[in-house]
Amino acid sequence: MSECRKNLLLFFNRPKEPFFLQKGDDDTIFRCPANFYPEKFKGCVDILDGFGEDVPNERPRKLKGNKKKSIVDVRDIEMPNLSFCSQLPYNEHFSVFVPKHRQMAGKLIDIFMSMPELEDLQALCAYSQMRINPYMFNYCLSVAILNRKDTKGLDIPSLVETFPDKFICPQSLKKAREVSNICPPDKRELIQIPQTHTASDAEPEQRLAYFREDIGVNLHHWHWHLVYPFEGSAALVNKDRRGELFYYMHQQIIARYNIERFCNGLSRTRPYEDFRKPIEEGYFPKLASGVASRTWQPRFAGTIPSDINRPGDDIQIDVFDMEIFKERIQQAIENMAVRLPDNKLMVLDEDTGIDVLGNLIEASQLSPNGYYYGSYHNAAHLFISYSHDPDYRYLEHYGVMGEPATAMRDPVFYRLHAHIDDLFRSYKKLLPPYPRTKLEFPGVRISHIQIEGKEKREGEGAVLVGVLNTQWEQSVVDLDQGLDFTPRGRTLTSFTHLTHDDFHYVIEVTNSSGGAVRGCVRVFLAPQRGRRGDALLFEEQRTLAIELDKFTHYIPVGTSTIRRSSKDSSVTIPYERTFRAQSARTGKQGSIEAAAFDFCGCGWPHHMLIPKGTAKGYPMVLFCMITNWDEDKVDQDLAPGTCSDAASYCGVRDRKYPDRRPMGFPFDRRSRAATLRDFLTPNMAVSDCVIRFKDEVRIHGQKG
Ligand code: CUO
Repeated sequence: MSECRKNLLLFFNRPKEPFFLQKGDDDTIFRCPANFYPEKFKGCVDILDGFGEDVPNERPRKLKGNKKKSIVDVRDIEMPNLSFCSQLPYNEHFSVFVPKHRQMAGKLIDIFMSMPELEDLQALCAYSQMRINPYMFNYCLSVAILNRKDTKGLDIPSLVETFPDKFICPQSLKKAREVSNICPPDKRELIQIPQTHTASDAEPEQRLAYFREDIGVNLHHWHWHLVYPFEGSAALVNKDRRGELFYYMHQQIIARYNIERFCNGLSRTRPYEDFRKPIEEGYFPKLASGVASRTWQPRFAGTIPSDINRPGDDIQIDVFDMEIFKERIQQAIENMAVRLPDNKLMVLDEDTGIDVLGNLIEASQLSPNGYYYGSYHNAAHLFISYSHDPDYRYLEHYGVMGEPATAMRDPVFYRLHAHIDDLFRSYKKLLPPYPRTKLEFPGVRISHIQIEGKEKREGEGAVLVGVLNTQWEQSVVDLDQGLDFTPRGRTLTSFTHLTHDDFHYVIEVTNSSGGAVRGCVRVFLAPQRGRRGDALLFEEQRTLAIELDKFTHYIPVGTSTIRRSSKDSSVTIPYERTFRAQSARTGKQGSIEAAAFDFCGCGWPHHMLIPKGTAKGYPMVLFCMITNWDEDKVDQDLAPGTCSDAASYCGVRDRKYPDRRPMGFPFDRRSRAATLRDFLTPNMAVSDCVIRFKDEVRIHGQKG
């Protein structure tokens, strides 16, 4: 693989340190034409004398194994006009939810994408790195790397490593800076990040902080929006079923969140849909931006959003506008047809209606009529995130709801998305229930399913049936890449998150169809009861079903048993991809070996696959269904390294969504069944199980 490809990743390293300081483990220095160096550094650096061993401002450090610094000669190219980027100052926040920001980002991504060769892209990065807002630079380069053909297999570092300030409290980051300034890497103490620090127990919503503020959960959401930008060139935005995936991925987040709420004695999150009403929940993020050098503003309980008028950000939206847009969306759903710019109607059909609605409500540039329906969901994020300073009188930027990397921390995120989900659900309710012929798989019958784990308390090897064990775990992340202007070397921080013991699904299936078949196995988990212990009717239970896995399996004639490990889930990415530093990757980048590790970072974090449960054991029901893969499959090649292992929530890079059925099938539509058991056809089965939570902390990697 060319060095140039690899060097692109160095622009994620210490994002605020200039390109002419050492980057990465090899202390790479970019030697550039004189005009690349920003004016303000010209007096500090001997640029015309050639870089290398005598860079005056270089901070000496010993390289492992007496390695030599690598000097990269950067190509001199004619620079495109980047003056539009100066509309966003260097030390400001950047968000794709802000129209002005995303228009700038769209242009910049196009420029990154249009660089003919990697050497040109490298030159552009070197030239622009200190001239463009670091958050926007990082976002645009990430999107370009994910989408350029010549950067395939090159995976971007996790945002928590590059910009830890978006995930970790300033006190912990201050400590990290202190230890890295004072101690050599091998003497640096492990910095403990407090688990819950945003509110006291007096605030009931704090019971869910472990979910909302989980680093992996927020990384997933950031990465999803990176993979599915809503503005840019057609090739970047127009991905297979992206509108439907917007609906489904967020629907699953809300279902997961509601189950977590039940486990913590809270009721379902209430949709926030009337922007004239106060938001009862406050949120005090306790984060500080390393780039903007200021804290993220809190939102006090009872805040009422108001008309936004921020000329500097080019944002002017009234609550009334939002009401009009909502009404038009509801009208479109009721009529099952969308009004196009030429006033003709576009029918929302059974196959593509949800995809059209997803793009229209979000809204992406694929919306069939953005002028008429607005950018409802994106604008709703802005309404809430600017509610503390809607007219910029206090010169404050948006709150955490303003960015995909931070939005999920705030309880109101779930209330807003519960409302968005209600809009989608009102459309799905108008679709006819699936007839049995669409649900059955003739000749295939599931006779039994169960969850099997290991009972640790009774000694290794004892099988535990129907119990999912959860507890806390402590993991470590290296902040070296993101601690700009401090001495280099590992700076480890440890944080605590929910996790579960590994388990297997065991599915006994009989095939009497007369020949072997390939089945698509769909596995969901749903609560049995509501918060007050009342048995859930199917209509409610189906909206709370969370997908755990979907895989294909060869089913021979006769009776056979399928065993599937929880670790192979199609909704999650492994722990290592969520947290492990790129420097720990094995194999050469681009090789098959490395592909197995590659940070295809979109995917629900594996440690959050199973909800928390309760000490007594929270009752759930496991659901399994086998459908005919010949009817479901999409003909395409899924070679290793195509980032397909979290396909259920993220799709597959550069491919179609790998399942023809509607996302969330078979629970995406209403049914005449009163209970889940009434809904079952022979190719489905359920079994009761419990989630048992142990309030103890184990260290990641140690056997629990
Ligand atoms: Cu992912 Cu509202 O879309 O946050």
